[in-house]
Amino acid sequence: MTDLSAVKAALKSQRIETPSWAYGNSGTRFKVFAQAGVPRDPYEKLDDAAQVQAVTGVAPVVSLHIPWDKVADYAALAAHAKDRGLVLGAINSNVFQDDDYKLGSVCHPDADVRRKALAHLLECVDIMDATGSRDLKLWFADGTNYPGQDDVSARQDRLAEALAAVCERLGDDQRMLLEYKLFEPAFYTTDVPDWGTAYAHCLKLGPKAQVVVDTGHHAPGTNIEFIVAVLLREQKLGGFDFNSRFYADDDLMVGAADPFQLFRIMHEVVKNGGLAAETGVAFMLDQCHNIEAKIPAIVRSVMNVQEATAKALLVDAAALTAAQRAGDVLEANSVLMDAYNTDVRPLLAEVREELGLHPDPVAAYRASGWQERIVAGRVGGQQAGWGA
Ligand code: LRH
Ligand code: MN
Ligand code: MN
Repeated sequence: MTDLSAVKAALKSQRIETPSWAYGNSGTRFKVFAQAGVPRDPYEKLDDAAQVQAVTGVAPVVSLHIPWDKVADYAALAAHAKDRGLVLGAINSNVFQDDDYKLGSVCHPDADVRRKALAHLLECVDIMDATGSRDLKLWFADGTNYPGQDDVSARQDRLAEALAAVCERLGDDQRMLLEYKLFEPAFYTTDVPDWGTAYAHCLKLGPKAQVVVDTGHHAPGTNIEFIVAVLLREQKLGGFDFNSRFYADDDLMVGAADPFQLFRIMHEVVKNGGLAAETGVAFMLDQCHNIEAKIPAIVRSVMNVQEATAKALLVDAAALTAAQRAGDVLEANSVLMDAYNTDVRPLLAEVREELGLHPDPVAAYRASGWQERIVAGRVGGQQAGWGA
């Protein structure tokens, strides 16, 4: 039997981090369809994030991407967030959009380019000091397109050197989250292509270095929940970049393409204690909303994570363990499927009402009049930078 009040308490205390770039115009590399009313600067992105928080109650953290969110005064930006009941989350570095990075950033064969990339990563830590952010999220577009193009192991050495310098610079309460991605933009080798490579680097770097699992960054058919279980067991799961994919790195709304996979991931998180705030697992979204309305899409994504989490919390752990120990394959599977097949929407509506919120966050957003206000009041919305 599952303790419903414990399930509700866990759902109320979960924190889902939304990405600043999802609020701006962004999307595929073929065409970005501009939407009316999108934020013109990072301050307005936070104003929109505050609306997501207002209707969900579980999304008070916002990740920034530098330089997409470059401002003159990061402490002032953090104060703007605080005034709206928000905090600034992961600082995402960007060493992939400068002409100098054609052959890579921290893995580049030229030491001057490597120095420039490292300087940016260290600047991101300075920004973290000003914003009070805990996490530095590193994703590298580094890799090669052709066999023989560069020395694959020398590139690993260069990567290790840069990561060590970044780790050294981090404060006691700061972490480095290393994100992997199978391919793209590099097509032959990628310098951090998988969790094994990320894990090997993080293991050497020590406890401040953790792995990030972006759900869109694997080969089709990869068992992501297994990776999650292994990383949690090794205390190396720093968090998630949640999104959905059908083909490659599609960045669609999390839980849209495969809600069952999201449930299986959350089951491993819940079962292995990763929901507790002390474990530091960050539930971040990394998405773009190119054809759908952005703020309601982000609200829906938050709800999708909550639904998968609720189902995972409803798994009858005692019955599952009993069936597993008895070797009852069918029963074990049906215990899990019972939880997955539960309609958790009424439970989440109750949770929201207990938090003093409207039971239906998308309806609450639509009724708020915010969309009409921003469409009327903001002219010349900002390109997020991604897919430009
Ligand atoms: C790379 C990635 C990484 C970037 C973000 C915009 O594909 O997932 O996290 O910072 O997209
Ligand atoms: Mn990502
Ligand atoms: Mn990605």
